[in-house]
Amino acid sequence: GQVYKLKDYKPTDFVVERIDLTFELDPKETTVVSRVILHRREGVAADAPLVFDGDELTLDSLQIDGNDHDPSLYDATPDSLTIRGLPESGPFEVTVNTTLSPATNTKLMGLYRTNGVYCTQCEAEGFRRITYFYDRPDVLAVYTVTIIAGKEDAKHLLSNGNFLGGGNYDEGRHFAAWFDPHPKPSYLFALVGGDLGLVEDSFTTMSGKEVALKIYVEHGKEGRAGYAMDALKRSMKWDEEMFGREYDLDIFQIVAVSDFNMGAMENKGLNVFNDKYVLADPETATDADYANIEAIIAHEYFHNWTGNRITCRDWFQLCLKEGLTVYRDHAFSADQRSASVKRIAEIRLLKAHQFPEDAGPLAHPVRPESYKEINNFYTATVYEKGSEVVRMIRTILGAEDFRKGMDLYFERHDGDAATIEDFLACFAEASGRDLKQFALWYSQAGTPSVSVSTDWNEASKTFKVTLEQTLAPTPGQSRKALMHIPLAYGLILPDGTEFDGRLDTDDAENGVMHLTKRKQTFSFSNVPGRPVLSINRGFSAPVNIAMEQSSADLAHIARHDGDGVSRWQALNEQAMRHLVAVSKLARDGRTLPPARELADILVATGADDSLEPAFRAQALALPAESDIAREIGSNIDPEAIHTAREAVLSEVANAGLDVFARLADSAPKGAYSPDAADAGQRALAGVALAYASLAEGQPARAKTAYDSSDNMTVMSQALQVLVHQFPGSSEAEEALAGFKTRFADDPLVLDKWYSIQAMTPGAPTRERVEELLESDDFDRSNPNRMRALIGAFSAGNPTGFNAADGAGYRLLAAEVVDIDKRNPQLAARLLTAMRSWRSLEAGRQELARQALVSIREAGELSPDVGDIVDRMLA
Ligand code: HT7
Ligand code: ZN
Repeated sequence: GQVYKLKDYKPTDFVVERIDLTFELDPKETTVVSRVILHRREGVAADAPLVFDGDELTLDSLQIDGNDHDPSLYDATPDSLTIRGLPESGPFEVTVNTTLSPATNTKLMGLYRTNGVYCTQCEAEGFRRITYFYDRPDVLAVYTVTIIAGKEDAKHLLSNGNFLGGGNYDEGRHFAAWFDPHPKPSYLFALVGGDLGLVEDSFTTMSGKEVALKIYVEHGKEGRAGYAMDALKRSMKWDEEMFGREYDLDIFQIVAVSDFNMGAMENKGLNVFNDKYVLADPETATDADYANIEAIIAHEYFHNWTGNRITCRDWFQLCLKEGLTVYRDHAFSADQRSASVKRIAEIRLLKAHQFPEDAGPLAHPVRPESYKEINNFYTATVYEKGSEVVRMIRTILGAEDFRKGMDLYFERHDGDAATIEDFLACFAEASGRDLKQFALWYSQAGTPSVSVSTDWNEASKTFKVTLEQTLAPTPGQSRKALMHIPLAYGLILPDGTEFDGRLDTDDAENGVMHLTKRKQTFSFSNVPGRPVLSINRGFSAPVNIAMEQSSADLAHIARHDGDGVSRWQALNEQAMRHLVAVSKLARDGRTLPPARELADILVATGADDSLEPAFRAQALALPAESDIAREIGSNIDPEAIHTAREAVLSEVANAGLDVFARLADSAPKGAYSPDAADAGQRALAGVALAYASLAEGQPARAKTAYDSSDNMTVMSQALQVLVHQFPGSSEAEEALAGFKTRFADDPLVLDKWYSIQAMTPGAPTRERVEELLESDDFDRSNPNRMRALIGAFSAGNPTGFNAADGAGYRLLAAEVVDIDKRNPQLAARLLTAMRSWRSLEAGRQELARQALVSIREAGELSPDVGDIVDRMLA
């Protein structure tokens, strides 16, 4: 396949001015007429042909300025349309006629049918599956769209922009026309046709304009769209207040569909969502679901400015819109909820998903320099690390200059298809800083390591901190340049207060050390007593810190640091150290030492009612098995890690049974509210229920919690305890059967039923997963269902998936090959669960390799799966 390179960027030969699309919707024979007005770009040769992109298309006919074009002057293949004999100058109109079959489009890219609804997904390259066009983000055009469909078949006919008009068309059919005045790239085009339930509201913008808000859902689910609507209004207000960004159309629409490859899509004025991220009520959605809905509604809305008004020049710049928009949705959620608890969750997620990606065969820069399949670059690196890079810009510039830089970016690039260089130039200009070295964060892959050593001189009362950076080679980048790493810090004095003296050197400011050289020493004088260094506070830089710090010092930070995130970091570090040490002993079959000190700190933190419940829940949640594996790094034995972690869990549980028994019953009583305070209490009660059940060694407590639960958060917490801690018990089986019957008609809730089972630790789970896959009511075509079962098993069950006989790997390989025939994007994404296979111990590594080779040799693979498997085996 072709390799696309950042350095090869070249604008198109023709400039598109407008596009008018007419769709006649039919499940198997939708016709599309596309009229495009273009002109030859200045300086382009008079005989240069117009080359449009296509993907699995057939051309019905082609007209230029209304006349059938001479067939000898064009060539149409499924993936391109080349037209010659076009005017040398002045605008002309190209009319392209194609016919599509949405009902048989299983890739869920382009125009497809889901649950009887016509819907489109065009990012990144789906528009070329609808009509031949310049399907690239730097071609911006004004769109007019007319949709014709049977009134019964598709009552609602929606597209981007403002509603122009509609009415009867012919016998039994009607039409609707939409006009979007904002020039946009084709990936933001959207169309929806279907008979849907509608929830309406409105928002008055800061300049007094009224915007109609509409959320379309499956009939009967209208009652579950209220939280999404509320989140949308809060997002609109927040973007006005925090970034001065106002909405720019008469209407903002969201459609929830049940078959979707990702979370949601920010099409201009017509967002399409995976219904998992719209629908919620207390009976069917957990607190985590509510938080995700809030974050994703905000994310897609914020794209209106960061992505839509200012888009990307090419797909290499994907982080320009995604990293920045994730940064914005994080800031929003932090404002709506507890900022420190939100940050802890972000750090956990980054380390769980992005750090392993950066340390393995799929590592790539935040702005990649080449790709074979762009769909494989919607990654944790582009999104989450991309957001961290924006966060570092804010840390370096400070809040005021960061906002100035953002204002300049919006002002200067509104209407542009921009680059990372454009973005950085705004911050450099607004702050007067040189960001050249900082820009390496966009081009160098891998997680930097910073080793930290300290030196306390009692006699002179001076404290020195020496930092040294390294960055290991990653695929295609053997040599790395030195990075600019902003490390927030604090010095905690023996009495628990913070040292407020300044650094002697001037390469630090506002509590941040700027590490720009290989090795730097920062010194503090007049420090009253030996301080404890709290470094990379709030995770100011996405790096690994290597520091010899005694557990007494970590405990000192955990007790006294004024910053909640730092306190959690210290606790987590302490837990991680112990878990790593114990896992290594378990691997060698040695006796495991007690975890008394750790258990005492965790129990004390859990019991401390002066702390936020959500924080206590985070503190009590030990690093996951996959986190411990990442920390160990090589020669991983997932069984040993599991054994070690279980031993520590038991010790904590036994040490704090009284506390956990009290907390397990502390979920708020009365009417359910998804707000952060109540959710935090439920999170704490849920962790406590798991510990208490572990200490008691019997399922009665969880079964009572399950039977008396009146919301999905508590119910699913209790079900998980029953199934994971007491697999096969009558209590677990009874609860599973009851859950399945009760939610039989609710796919999103059933997904939880599948995931909980798939994540049951231990090798026997693989057989259970196979049984579930083969059951009659299992829908292999639904991405949410496949992620719930196969995704949860392979990415969320280390001992089940990595069973020593390799059966887990073979199961995933077989499913990936099968799914690939229908939905390559989904198959490729599921396969990334194997990205850390080289860190496994030799036996499992070999079995994993064989499974990957079996995929490669399975016959015709999609470019999506082919690319992932090749890079993983390289
Ligand atoms: N910009 C969107 C990313 C996306 C996508 C969404 C649905 C299906 C396929 C997709 N490919 C890329 C989602 C976002 O980041 O907001
Ligand atoms: Zn996005």
